[in-house]
Amino acid sequence: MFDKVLIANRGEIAVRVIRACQELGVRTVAVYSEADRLSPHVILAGEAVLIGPAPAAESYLRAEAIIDAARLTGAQAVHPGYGFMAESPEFARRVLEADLVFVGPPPEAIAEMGDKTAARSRMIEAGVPVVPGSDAITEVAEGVAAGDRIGWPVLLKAAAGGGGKGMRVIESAEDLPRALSAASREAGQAFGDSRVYLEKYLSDPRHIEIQILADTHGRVIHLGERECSIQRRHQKLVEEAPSPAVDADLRARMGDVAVAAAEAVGYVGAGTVEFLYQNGEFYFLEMNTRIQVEHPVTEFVTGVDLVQEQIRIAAGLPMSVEVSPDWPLGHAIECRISGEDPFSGFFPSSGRIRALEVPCGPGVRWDGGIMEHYEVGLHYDPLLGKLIVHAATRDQAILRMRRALRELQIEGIRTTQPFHLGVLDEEDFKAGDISVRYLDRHPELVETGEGDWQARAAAVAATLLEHRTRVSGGGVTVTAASAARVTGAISEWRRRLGRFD
Ligand code: MV4
Repeated sequence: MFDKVLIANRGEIAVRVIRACQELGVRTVAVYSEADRLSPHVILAGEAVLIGPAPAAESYLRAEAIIDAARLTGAQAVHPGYGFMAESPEFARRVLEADLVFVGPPPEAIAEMGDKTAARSRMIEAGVPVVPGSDAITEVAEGVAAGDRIGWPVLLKAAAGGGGKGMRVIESAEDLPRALSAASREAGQAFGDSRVYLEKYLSDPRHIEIQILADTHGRVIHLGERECSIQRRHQKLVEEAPSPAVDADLRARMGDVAVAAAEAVGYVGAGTVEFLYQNGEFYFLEMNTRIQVEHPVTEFVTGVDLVQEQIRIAAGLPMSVEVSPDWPLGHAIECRISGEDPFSGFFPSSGRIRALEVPCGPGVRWDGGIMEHYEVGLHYDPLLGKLIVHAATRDQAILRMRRALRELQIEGIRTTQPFHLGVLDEEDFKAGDISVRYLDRHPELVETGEGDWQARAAAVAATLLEHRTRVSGGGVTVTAASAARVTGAISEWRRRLGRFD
């Protein structure tokens, strides 16, 4: 095992990796920007190295500064987390060239999966079902021929894209010429690679992904699926395991395909194979060559610590996982809590965290990257933390999540917490009737609407009243300090209510 690992990230995922290292007896090095001097990952790590000013391009994206920090502190490996440089084959290569271990797959596997047309052909070779589509298209005539073959409407995607960036639906052949030139120009600007390709457009799919682990001893396993359909503009909001749409037979088939996909590119480490699922058929979409935000739901339903396994595998050890026929164990749900106002188009919210109360109790996990007094700025991804619950059944997990969300208190900025309470109360969600178009079908969950402010105000007032009754009644002694805090919380809720006036 390593003696010391450097975590090339910030926020909740840096905290998550530090925790895994500590449980493995591995020392940790954090890197941080000037904006993150007072942040949990810096406080929890054994050592911390300042790598630059707040903008990510001058800190968390500076490969050289990060590799220097590893040399300076004697770290033997670099864990990239997700985002930033986690899926940069160049960064992985530079880490290896500095005689450090990259906690992740070989750069060649990252590169191959990063090129969506290369990944598609490699998957077809490996017998993995892909959405009917084309190779890279340059001429309108090629595109029209491909569209006629696969059937309209088609989706135009960037070869270097992924995550939905630069996608365009094309209804028929006559819309192709304009779309093709606009899409390739945009792709060139966004990714420095103007290649685009076509896929048959699936009108209402679910996004279901399979977690895999591969070690350097030739073992490749899958850990079942996550349902990730509830998202907005390609940002996931709620994830769960298992998927309400997947039974044991489908899980086994998707799992085998995901393992074949990983084997086809010589994968090592933790990875995720994404599928679209519609009308009983599933299709490979892309592979994420990193640990993902939503990994904890899989950890809950398998009992496997995916981050510890990543580190073990990177150290050349065999993975320590026993695959179980009892998987998935119960049901897990994750809500992403971000510093955005869900009722104003998810507008980013910044400010100081004035108070933070984290839920606990049976089956509840908080993976957070904030603390009281932390100043949430606008330099980084707005994710503040993730609330994850585990229970025996999906219905019980929903009730548990609702309970935990009510316990969570983040004061000082607006968060997506109230949005999640809305989803958990919504009938289609409760029935498991979801797809990637869920929020299009439920705009009420993200609307400010003049009409509903009274309802929301009434709900908050009821909560406050209940709180007051409990504090003053039942023979409970109220200290001056706690009374002051309650009053503070109430005025904070009032301040928030102000936005509906
Ligand atoms: C699709 C699709 C329908 N048909 N491909 C969006 C993210 C990127 N990874 C691929 N995406 C999609 N690809 C075909 N052929 C619909 C989506 C899609 C989507 C996929 C996963 C999660 C959320 C989504 C939201 C809108 C569209």
